[in-house]
Amino acid sequence: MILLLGCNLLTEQDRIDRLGVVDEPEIAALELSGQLTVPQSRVWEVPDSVATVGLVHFSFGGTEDGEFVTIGEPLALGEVEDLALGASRPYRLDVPLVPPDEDFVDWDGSEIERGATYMIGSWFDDGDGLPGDEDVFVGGATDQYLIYPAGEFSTDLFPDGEAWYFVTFEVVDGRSRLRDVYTVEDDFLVYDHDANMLPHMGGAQVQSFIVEPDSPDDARVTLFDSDLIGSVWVDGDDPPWKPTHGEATVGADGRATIAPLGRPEDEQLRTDVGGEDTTASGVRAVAYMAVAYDDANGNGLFDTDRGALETVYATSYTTDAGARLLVYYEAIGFESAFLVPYGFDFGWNLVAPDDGVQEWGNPIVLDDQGL
Ligand SMILES: [Ca+2]
Ligand SMILES: [Ca+2]
Repeated sequence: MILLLGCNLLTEQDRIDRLGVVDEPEIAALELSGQLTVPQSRVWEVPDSVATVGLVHFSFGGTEDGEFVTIGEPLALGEVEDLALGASRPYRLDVPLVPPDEDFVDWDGSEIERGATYMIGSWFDDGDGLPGDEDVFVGGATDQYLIYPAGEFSTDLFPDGEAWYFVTFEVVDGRSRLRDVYTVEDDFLVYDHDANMLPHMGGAQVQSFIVEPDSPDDARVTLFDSDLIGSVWVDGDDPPWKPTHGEATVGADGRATIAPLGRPEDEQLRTDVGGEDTTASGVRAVAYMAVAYDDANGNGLFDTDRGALETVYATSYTTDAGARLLVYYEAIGFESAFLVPYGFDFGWNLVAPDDGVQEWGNPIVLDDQGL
């Protein structure tokens, strides 16, 4: 800064006289600008109307256990203000002309030896300026990202040499493949993204259940943490968290409706779900089965005192009607944004354990098969 101030004391003619040249104005950074759009289908329970926007460093790696993504520190940070459901809001960031050395990762691919890669992402920050598991994640664009190639690389793919490029991807038959590579134009870059990491409610906002066979009078329906069935309570201890979500009474027509489903309580969302650790995927979750039960003590709740359940008549976790789980996913890291192009979504999902994510729409059938 002192050096720059010193230069400013010279007139332009002084500079020409002394140096014999007229410098082009120096470009210190690329200007990256874009829009963050909050789709109407997203739930809007957020802590603020101002989100942090960052160009987030990431790298791909692989082990015997499969591919994984490592999220680094943002290369550039900014803000997007006045967020609202259904609205698009602008942001802009200054991106260094060349990434720092520590962001380059050795790749073993044939088309590129080394590279630095970044995605645009937004989140409500807890004050440390970094995306982390205490933040509320808003959106991340992982079907396109910025790359700066280095070392040996294909000039067919990257014709301008070491420079910023945009790469876009598409998923075909469950596999991601490169679609296009664009040279970043001069000193300006547009990179939009959606609030695709906020919860999506879909058909789960109002969820109906059909209980088969005929249920007794005043039977109730609730969602029950499927990880707890037949395991945690062997020793008779109650779990440290409330294992149910939502309650409804079954009517004479055998139907019950829970509305709205709402967000599960914090302690229900965990990183050990279905026997898997979801930390590396950047997500926490809870998987519920729906149960119809006899509310024997008439308190309107599925009582689980000291491991003894009230009698269950029917569940959604059966084989005859097609097993169904209601799974709620929440982001704890941008790793999870890389699942979105494959059809993954945050918030409520209807999952068939054997067939993956299902369309919402029809009531979920509970039957007594397998009980
Ligand atoms: Ca943070
Ligand atoms: Ca009860």
